[in-house]
Amino acid sequence: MIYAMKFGTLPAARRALGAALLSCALLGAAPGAMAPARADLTGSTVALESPQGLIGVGHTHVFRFKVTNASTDLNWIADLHFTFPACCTVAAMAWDGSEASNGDWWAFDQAGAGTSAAHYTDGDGELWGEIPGTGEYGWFEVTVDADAACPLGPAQIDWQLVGDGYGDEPHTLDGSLPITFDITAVRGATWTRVKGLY
Ligand SMILES: [Ca+2]
Ligand SMILES: [Ca+2]
Repeated sequence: MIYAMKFGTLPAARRALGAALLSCALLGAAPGAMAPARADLTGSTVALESPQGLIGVGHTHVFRFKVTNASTDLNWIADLHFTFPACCTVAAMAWDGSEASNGDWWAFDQAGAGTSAAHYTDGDGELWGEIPGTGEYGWFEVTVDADAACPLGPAQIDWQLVGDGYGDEPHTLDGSLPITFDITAVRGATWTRVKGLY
């Protein structure tokens, strides 16, 4: 059965957890005695770890995101989208498996350089996603050029998480992170535009 297929690729501890969840589901355990029988991504989060504060226009920034999967029964995250304001250009992308909670069985492909959107996709060729649920997390870093012409003030980074399709709908979760473009006193910055504001 599909559960066995999914757990068959996992370390023993994870197979045991999955087997326990499956037993509860099959036996119809009393409400409250087990994890909810859902595999959606409800409650998962994307946090912007850095940079904090104002985003200087006309500069390059490395946005570091922590993505946590709250799925209670194994809808693993397989795809992630980060869409920056149109005035931004993705210069480079990375993911940091060394600090992911599930470490060495992490792999993502990445695409989006030269556009304003970064897309990570499950990159190891097996069926299941890369960030398991129940609070496991991973890190993503997107290097972005913020054009000098970015409108100053509030903006946002939109994100979308996509599960591996396992379990119940919905398998996607959307959200946004507020940022603020500003002129910042970064070494080498021109102050011409700053003075023009006053
Ligand atoms: Ca994997
Ligand atoms: Ca995979």
